[in-house]
Amino acid sequence: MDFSPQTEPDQHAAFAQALAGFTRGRPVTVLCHFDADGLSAGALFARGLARAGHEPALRLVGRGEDPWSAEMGRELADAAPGGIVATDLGVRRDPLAPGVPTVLVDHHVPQGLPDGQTTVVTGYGQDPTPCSALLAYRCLAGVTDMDPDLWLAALGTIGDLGERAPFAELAEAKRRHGAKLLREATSLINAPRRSASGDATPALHLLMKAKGPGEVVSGEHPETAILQAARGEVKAALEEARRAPPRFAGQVALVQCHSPCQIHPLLAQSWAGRLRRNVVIAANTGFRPGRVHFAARTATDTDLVAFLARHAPPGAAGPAYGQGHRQASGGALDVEGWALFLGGVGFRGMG
Ligand SMILES: [Mn+2]
Repeated sequence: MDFSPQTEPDQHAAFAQALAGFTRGRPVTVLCHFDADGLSAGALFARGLARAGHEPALRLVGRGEDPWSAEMGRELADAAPGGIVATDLGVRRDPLAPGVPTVLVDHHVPQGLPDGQTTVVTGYGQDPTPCSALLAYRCLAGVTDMDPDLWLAALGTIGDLGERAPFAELAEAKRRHGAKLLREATSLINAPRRSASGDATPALHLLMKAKGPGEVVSGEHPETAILQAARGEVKAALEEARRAPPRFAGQVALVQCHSPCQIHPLLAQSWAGRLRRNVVIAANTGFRPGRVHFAARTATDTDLVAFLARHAPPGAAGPAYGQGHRQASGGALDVEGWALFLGGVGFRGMG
C-alpha cells in the first residue's frame, strides 16, 4: 500500500477540514474502541466536539463487534448523523456509512485507504507513533480548548504505550497529576476489556463524568467499584491459570486455561518472560463456546506471524488467525481446527 506518514500539521488540517464538511444541526456519531486508549479518545471527542458546538453521540464498539459489519452500517444509516468520528478502530478502505462524512482517527497499520467521504488521521508511521487518544487531543486542540481534558490523553497514552512514552502532553499530565494516579486510573479503565462480560460501558461513563483522574479512582462515582470488581475478576482468573504447568513440543511451550476472561494474552506474555527460548502459546477453551482462543508470544527471534502461517490448519483458519506482529500474535480456531493445529506443531494426542 502506498502510504506516507502524516505530520502533526497534516493531522490538524485533515481533521479541521473533515469537521467543516459535517452536516450542521445533526448529531455527530463518535465510535470508539473499548480499551483505555479507545475509551479516552472517545471521551475526548465527545467532550471536545460538544465544546466546539457539535452534538456528539458516543457509541462504544464492544467485544466481538465489527464497526465495518452490515449491522453497524444499518445502525449508522438509521441514526443518519451529520458526520462520524471513528477512533482506535483501525483504517480500512470501505466507508462505514455510505454518504456520511467520516473521519478515522487511529494508529494501527492501515488495512486499506479510503477515498472521498472518509478522511484518515493516523499516527501510523510517525516516530514516535502517537496513540488514538493523543491524536484526538491534538486534533481537537486545533479546534477548541482541550486543556482541561489533557489527563484523558495521558490515560490513553499510558494504556497503549506505557508511562514512559516520549510525548510532551504525557509529561505535562504527569506533572499535573502524578504518574501514580494516572497509572491507577488507566488500570481501572482498562479492566473491563478482559473481564468475562467485556462490558466497558461503566468505564466510558466514568470518563465522561470525571473532571480528572482523581475522580476516576476515588470511588465517589459508582462506576469505580464496578471497574475494581472487573480488575479483581481478571486478576483471580490469571492467578488460577498461571498454576498450570506448560507442556513442550520442540521449541513450543503450550499453556492451557479455561476462563471466560480474556486472560490468554496475559498468560502467554507472563510465560514468555520466563521461557525465553520458547515460542509460548496460551490457549483458552473457556472464552467462547466451541472455540479455542489463543495468544502467542516469544522472546526469541522466531517470527510468530510466519510461524502461525506455516502451521495454519487447512480450511480452519479465518481472517483473525495469525494477525499481529513478529513477537505477538494469536487467533481463534474451532475445536477440530485446534486439534489439527496442535498435531501440526508436534503435540500428539491432545486438543
Ligand atoms: Mn490504541
